[in-house]
Amino acid sequence: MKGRSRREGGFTLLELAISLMLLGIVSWAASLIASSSNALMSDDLRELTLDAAAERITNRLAEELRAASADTVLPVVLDESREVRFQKVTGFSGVEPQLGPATMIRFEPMAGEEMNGRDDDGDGLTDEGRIVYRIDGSDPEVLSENVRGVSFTATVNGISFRGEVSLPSSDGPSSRRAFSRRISFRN
Ligand SMILES: [Ca+2]
Ligand SMILES: [Ca+2]
Repeated sequence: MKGRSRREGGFTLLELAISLMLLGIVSWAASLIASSSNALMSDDLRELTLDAAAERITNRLAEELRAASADTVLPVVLDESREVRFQKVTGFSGVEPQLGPATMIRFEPMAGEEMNGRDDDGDGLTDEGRIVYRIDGSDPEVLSENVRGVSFTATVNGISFRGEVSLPSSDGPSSRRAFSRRISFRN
């Protein structure tokens, strides 16, 4: 009876220990995926990391750009541009869209790296950079590092983007994963 009443009261110590162990395994696996610059990764892990990074950045860019108001997108001629600026539709007042603050997504080369087809900083990646996201009045957020060739192009009712995620390899050329998507504005 004593054991039974303890069970009803919540987790037993054994159950708690198993839960903590599972949590530990999940955290460990997540940290492997999150680390993006380990040159000693196995090939399989590197490929998985590239897949995860490409998917993550694609989904994030798509989510941000879908919310943009078409009328606010700059530059006016958005054609293979490294930078796009816009305001998001945050709601409606009647039929009038309410716009959020000026928002920018930009590809910029890493410090010490120039866009010249060479690996200027000697880290095993050529022309690598990062994607920076900034809302007016807030600190910039780095959406991804180790990317290259990121560009934005206007479509009929949306924006298409593409780029590449790359990781250095200890024994040969860097591994790369292209990403691209074409989104339509939600509003
Ligand atoms: Ca480099
Ligand atoms: Ca370069």
